[in-house]
Amino acid sequence: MTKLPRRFVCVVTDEQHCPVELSRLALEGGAKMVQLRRKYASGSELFSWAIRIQELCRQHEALFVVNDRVDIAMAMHADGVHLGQDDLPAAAARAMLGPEVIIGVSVSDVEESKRALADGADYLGLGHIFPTISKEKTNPPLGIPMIESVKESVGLPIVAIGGIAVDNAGDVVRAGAAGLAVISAIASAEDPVEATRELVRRVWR
Ligand code: TZP
Ligand code: MG
Repeated sequence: MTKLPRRFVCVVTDEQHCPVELSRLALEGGAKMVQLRRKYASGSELFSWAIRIQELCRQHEALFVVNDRVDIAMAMHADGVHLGQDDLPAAAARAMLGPEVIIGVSVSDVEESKRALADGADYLGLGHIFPTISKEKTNPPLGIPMIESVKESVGLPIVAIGGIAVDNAGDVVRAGAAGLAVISAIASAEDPVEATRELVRRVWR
């Protein structure tokens, strides 16, 4: 399998900014994974962004992951795909993509995490950890203790998501997360490069 960094910041593209530009800034700040996530974009739009983002990721030795769309990930030879509970099951994606491609699965508890492991996932996207403005949520935030519970029960790298920012990043990593997946703390920052740099510092501190 393509290797995940031991610790890393993953920028997830938002709905407002140009995903290529956002990726460029976050990579300059030290993000080691970009997840292309645009819920309302067409396949052709996603594909043309993906080509440019993948090139930027190569230049920065960062991983390029596509949200939801196994077809785009395959067409691009992307490093990975990120799947939610309502997307194609990880086991089916694995059968299509082969052993090398990274598969991340969104989970919100230990049971989903165990299932993701059994299905062949390579990392768990655990969230939302804190309140978030970037995604409609009806369930309450999981909080830090869920990171510890999943870490204890399932031996897959945890990429925490949801409301992660400089002031809570250290706690998230200390609780056991390998990665921090971030939208607004980078995309809505006045200086996205510096915001990413600061998150990267917290990941390693
Ligand atoms: N999945 C769970 S929370 C979330 C996604 C895509 C949004 C994270 O955005 P932010 O702005 O970093 O809270
Ligand atoms: Mg999805």
